[in-house]
Amino acid sequence: MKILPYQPDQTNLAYSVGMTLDRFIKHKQSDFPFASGELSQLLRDIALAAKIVNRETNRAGLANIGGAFGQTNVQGEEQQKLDVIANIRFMRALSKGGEVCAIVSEEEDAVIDLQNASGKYVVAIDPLDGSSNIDVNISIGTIFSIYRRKTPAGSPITEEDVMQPGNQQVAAGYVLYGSSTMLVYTTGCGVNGFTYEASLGEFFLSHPEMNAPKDGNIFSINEGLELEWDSIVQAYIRSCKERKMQSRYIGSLVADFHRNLLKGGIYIYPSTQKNPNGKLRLLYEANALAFIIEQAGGKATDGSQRILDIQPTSLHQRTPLFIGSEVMVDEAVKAYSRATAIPAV
Ligand code: AHM
Ligand code: MG
Repeated sequence: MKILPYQPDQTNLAYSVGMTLDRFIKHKQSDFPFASGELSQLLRDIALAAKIVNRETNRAGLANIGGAFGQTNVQGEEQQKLDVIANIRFMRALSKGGEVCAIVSEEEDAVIDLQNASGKYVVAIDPLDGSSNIDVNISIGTIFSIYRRKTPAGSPITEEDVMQPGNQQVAAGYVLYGSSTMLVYTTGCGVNGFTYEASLGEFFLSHPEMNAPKDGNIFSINEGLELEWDSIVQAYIRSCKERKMQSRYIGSLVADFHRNLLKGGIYIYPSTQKNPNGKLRLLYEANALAFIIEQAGGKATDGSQRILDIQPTSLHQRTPLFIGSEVMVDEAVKAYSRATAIPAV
C-alpha cells in the first residue's frame, strides 16, 4: 500500500472557501478561561437558529408570515409574526442545547427558566430587532448577550444570575439579515464577522479582527424626534451638520450599528420627551453592542456613564445610547459634561 503525505493544491483551480464559523469557534475555544466546549456549543446553537430565521425572513413575502401577529409584547409594542417566529426559533435552539439555564427575551414578559440543571449560561436576546422594517424588505437583526450564571448550576435561577451589568458578558453578538446575512460576535478577544453562504449553509469568516474607525463622518439618529431631544443632543447634531457629516438612519439598530462599525460614525438614541430613558433596552440591545464596539476600539455610553457599567434594575429597562467611533462618542460625552441639559419645549 502506498501512503503519501497530503500536499495542498497548487493549481489554483478551486478557490479556497475560507474558515467556517464552526471551525473558527473550535480554534478559538482555548481563548476562554474555563474552556469546556459549552460556550462554543452555545454559539453554534445561536448560529443554527440564525440560519433558520434567515430562511424565514427570506421567504416571508411568499409564506404569509409577514405582518402583525395581533398581540403586543410586554413593552406594549405590536408584535410582528416574524418577531414571534424568531423568538420561538431561538428559544428552541437554546433550550435543546443544554448549556443555557435562563433566557431574557424582548418578546417575553418574564425570565424563562429552561430547567436545564447543568446549564451554566444566561442569554439575553432580541430575537428580531427592527420590527418596523420587517414588512418592507429592509435589514433587520438579532442581538444576543451571554453571561455565566452566578449561582451554582442546578440551583434555582436568581436575580443575581440575570441582572448582571454588561461588563460581565462572556460573549455577545448580532446577526444582520441584510443584502447578505452576517454574524458578528466577540468573546472579549476582538470582534470577528462571518458572512452566510446560503448555497453551502455555512457562515464563513469574512471580516476578521474588526476595528471601528477611531473617528467617523456619519451620524445616525431619528431626526423626526429632534424637537423631543434635549438641547445638548440638538446642539451636537447641529455641529455634525455644520461639519458637513453624513446623516444615515435605517431604523434597524443592527444595520445602523454595523454600517457605522465598518465606516466610522455615531448612533444615538437619546432620551426624548416620550421616552425619557430612551427607547433601546439595556439587557438585550445596548449591552451586546456596547461590548462589541469596545472590543472593536469604539465606545458606548448613556451620555454620562459607560453602558457596560450600568447595573440593571429591571428586565426590560431602557437606556439612552450613544455608540460608535471613539472620537465622536467622546465629543457627545464632553458636551454633556459641559452643560446641564435643558429639555426642549
Ligand atoms: P424594536 O426592538 O421594537 O424593533 O425597536 C428597536 C428599534 C431599533 O432597531 C431602531 O434603532 C429603533 O427601534 C428605531 O426607533 P425609531 O423608529 O423610534 O427611530
Ligand atoms: Mg429590538
